[in-house]
Amino acid sequence: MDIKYSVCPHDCPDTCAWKVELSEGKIVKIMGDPSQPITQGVICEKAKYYAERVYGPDRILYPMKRSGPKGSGQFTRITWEEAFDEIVQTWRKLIEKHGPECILPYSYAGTEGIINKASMDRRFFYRLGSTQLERTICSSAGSAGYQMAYGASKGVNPFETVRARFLLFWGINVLETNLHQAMLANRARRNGAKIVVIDVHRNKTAEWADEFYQILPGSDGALALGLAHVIVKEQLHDSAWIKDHVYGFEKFKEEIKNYPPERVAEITGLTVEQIKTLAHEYAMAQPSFIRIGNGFQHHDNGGMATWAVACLPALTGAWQLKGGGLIKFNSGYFPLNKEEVERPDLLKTFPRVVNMNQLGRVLTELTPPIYSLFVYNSNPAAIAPEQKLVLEGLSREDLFTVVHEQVWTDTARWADLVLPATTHLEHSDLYVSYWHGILQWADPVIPCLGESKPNIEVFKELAQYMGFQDKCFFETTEEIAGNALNTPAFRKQNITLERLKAERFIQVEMEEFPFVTEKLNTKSGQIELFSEKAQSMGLSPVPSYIPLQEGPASKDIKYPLTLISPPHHLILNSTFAQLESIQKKWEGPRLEIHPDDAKLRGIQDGDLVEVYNARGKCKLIAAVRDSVLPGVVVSLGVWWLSYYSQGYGINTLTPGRLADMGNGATFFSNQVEVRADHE
Ligand SMILES: Nc1nc2c(c(=O)[nH]1)N[C@H]1C(S)=C(S)[C@@H](COP(=O)(O)OP(=O)(O)OC[C@H]3O[C@@H](n4cnc5c(=O)[nH]c(N)nc54)[C@H](O)[C@@H]3O)O[C@H]1N2
Ligand SMILES: Nc1nc2c(c(=O)[nH]1)N[C@H]1C(S)=C(S)[C@@H](COP(=O)(O)OP(=O)(O)OC[C@H]3O[C@@H](n4cnc5c(=O)[nH]c(N)nc54)[C@H](O)[C@@H]3O)O[C@H]1N2
Ligand SMILES: [Mo]
Repeated sequence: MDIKYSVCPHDCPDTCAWKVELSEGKIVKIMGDPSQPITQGVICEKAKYYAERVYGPDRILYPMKRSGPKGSGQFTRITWEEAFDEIVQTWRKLIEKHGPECILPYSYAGTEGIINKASMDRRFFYRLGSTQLERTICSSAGSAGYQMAYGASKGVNPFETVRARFLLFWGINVLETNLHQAMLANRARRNGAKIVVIDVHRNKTAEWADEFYQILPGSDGALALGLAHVIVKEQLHDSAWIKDHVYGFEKFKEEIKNYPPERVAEITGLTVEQIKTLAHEYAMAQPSFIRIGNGFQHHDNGGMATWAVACLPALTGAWQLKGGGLIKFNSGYFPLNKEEVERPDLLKTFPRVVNMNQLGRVLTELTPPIYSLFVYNSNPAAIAPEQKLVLEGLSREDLFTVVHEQVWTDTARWADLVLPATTHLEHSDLYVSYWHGILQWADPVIPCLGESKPNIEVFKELAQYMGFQDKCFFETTEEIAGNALNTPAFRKQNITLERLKAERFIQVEMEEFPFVTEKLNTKSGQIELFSEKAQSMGLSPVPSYIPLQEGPASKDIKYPLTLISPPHHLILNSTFAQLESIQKKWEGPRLEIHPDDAKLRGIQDGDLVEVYNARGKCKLIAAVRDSVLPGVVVSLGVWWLSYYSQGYGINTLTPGRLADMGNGATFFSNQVEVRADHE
C-alpha cells in the first residue's frame, strides 16, 4: 500500500484535501486528509467513488473522430497529431472566411485548479481573438449583490463560525453542498447555538435545523427587508455601529417602511408571527452568522435579494464579534495575480462576448454564426438552460465541435472531435477555495491514463500548431503557479510555491471586519445600504424586492407551478452521474409535488409525469409529499440526458433569461405545468 495526497478539484466550497491509497500503482481508496484542518478526514460520498470515475468504462482515453451522424456516439480512434491538424486546418479555413469570432470556447469549473481552469486556455482564446464567453452560470448575481454592500468577496473565516450563537443557513443545502460548514455548525450547536434554515424545500438540511422557515421561491428579498423593518422598528439595531460603518442607513430606513410583516407574510407565505420571531432571534443572539447559498441567487431577482440579506449583519453590527457576520464567497482572500495567469493583454481586438447561460440561443440565433465550439471543463448539453436550443445547436451540420473531456458526457457524444483529458489525479495544480482560506497544491498521484492530456498541455500544443510564438505559450504549470502567487499580499505572508509544495496546504490570512486595513472597497468605504453604483446601473439604489418574472405571483395560468432543480447529493452538477455505484443508489429522476397539486391533476405517488412549459418537456416520476409547498415542485440533480425518458433533461424547462445583476443564471425562476403521462 502506498499513500499519496491530492485535492478535490470540483466546484464545491469545501475543496477537500484527499489521502489516496494505492496498490501496485492503482488507486484503491480515497479518504479525507485528517491533517488538513477543514477536511478533518471527512469527504462526501461521491468523492469516495473516485477510482470508479478514473478507471471506469466511460473514461475517454484516446482522441476520437466522429464516424457516424452527429450525436450518434460513433467515433474512431485517431492520433493527437491528426486531431490537432484537423482542428487547426478547420479553424484556418473558418477564420479566413468568417474571422476568428466564428469560434467560441465554452468552459466552466469542471476543475477548480487555477492552472487547468483558467490559464493557458484563456491566453489561447485571447490571442486567437475568438468570441469571448461570459462565465456567469453559477453565482454571479449573488456576488454582484453582495459586493454592492461590501465591495469584495470576503466574509467570515469559517473556523470562527463555531463561536456563533445563531446560525442562519439561507438558500443553501449545507449538509449536502458545504458539508464541512455543517460540521462546524454542529460544533457551534454543541456550544449552545441555534441553527435556522430558510429554504423553499424541506430537504435534509431543513430537517437537521432547529427551526425551518419554508418560503415561496424568489421571496427572499422581501423577507430580508421585512426582517430589517422589524429590527429597526423595534430598535434592535446598533445605531452607534451603523454610524461608523454603514452608508445610506437613512435611505434604507425609508425603503424598509414598505415591508411591514403583514405584507411580507403575503409575499413569503410565512406568518406575521414567524417573521417577528425570526427578526428578534436573529438580532438578539450574538454573534449571529448567515451563510448564503445559491438557492435564491438562481432567480430573476437574485442580485437584489442577496444585497438585501447582506444588509442584515450591518444593522445589528453582527460583524463586531468573532463568528458574527456572513459568508457568501470568500474567494477575495486569495489575491492571485490573475492578469499574469490569464494574460488578457493578448486580446488585441474587441470581439463580441456571449453569455454561457444563452448557449442555445447563441448556437441557433446569433449572426454572424458561431461555426466552431471548443468545450472543456463543462457539460453544456446537460447543465445549460434552454436545453432544446442547445441540442439543436449541437446538431448543426455546419458547427465543428471539439470536446476535451474525461468521460463520455452528453456533450462529448455530440462532438466532431473528442480529446481525452486527465483527471486531477494525473496532473498538478494549485487550488484555492471560495469558502475556506486554505491554499493547496497537488501533484499527480498516477501517470496520465491512455493518451489523456491536461488542459494546459492541450492549449500549449494548439498554440504551437497555430504558430503562436509568444513566450507565455511555453510556460509550465509550476511557472504559472509561481507567478500567480507572486503578489505583495502573498509575499507579505511568506507564501511561495516552493513552500506550498513542501507543506501541501497553507492557511492564508483572513482579516476580520472590515476585511481591509483601512476601509471596504465600496465607493463610500463603508457597508453600502445605498449604492450610487447600483443607481448608475439603472437599478434601485437601495435593496428592494422585485417579484419574479416567472414565479409564484406569475399571472400565467398555463404554467402555475414553480420548478426548482437544485443539486442532488450523489452528484456534483452533472459529474459522477454515470458511475455504477451512484446509479445503484439513485432512485431515478423525481418530481416532488404537494399532495393538493397532485390530487388536482389526478397524479399518484410513483406515476410517470410530464413536466412542461413553452420551452419543452421532461418526464419524471412523481413523489407526492409535503416537502414542497403547494404551487412549488422540486427535482433534484442535473443528470445525463440518457437517464431521463426520451432523452430530455431537467434543463429543457429552465430559462436562459439573465438575472437582475451580474448577468447571472435564473434556473429556478421557472414556471411549469405537470400532467400524468399516459403514453
Ligand atoms: N452534492 C452536491 N454538492 C454541490 C453541487 C452538486 O451538484 N451536488 N454543486 C456545487 C455547486 S456548482 C454549487 S453552485 C453549490 C450550490 O449549492 P447551494 O449553495 O446549496 O445552492 P442550491 O443547492 O442550488 O440551492 C440551495 C437551496 O436553495 C433552495 N432554494 C431554491 N430557490 C430558493 C429561494 O427562492 N429561496 C430560498 N430561500 N431557497 C431557495 C433550494 O431548495 C436548495 O435547497 O453546490 C456545490 N456543491
Ligand atoms: N437545472 C439546473 N442546472 C444547473 C444548476 C442547477 O442547480 N439546476 N446548477 C448550475 C451551476 S451552479 C453550475 S456551477 C453549472 C455547472 O456546470 P458544469 O461546469 O458543466 O459542471 P459539470 O456538469 O460537473 O461538468 C463539468 C465537466 O468537466 C469535466 N472536467 C473535469 N475536470 C476536467 C479537466 O481537467 N479538463 C477537462 N477538459 N474537463 C474536465 C467533467 O468530466 C465534467 O463532465 O451547472 C448549472 N446548471
Ligand atoms: Mo455552481
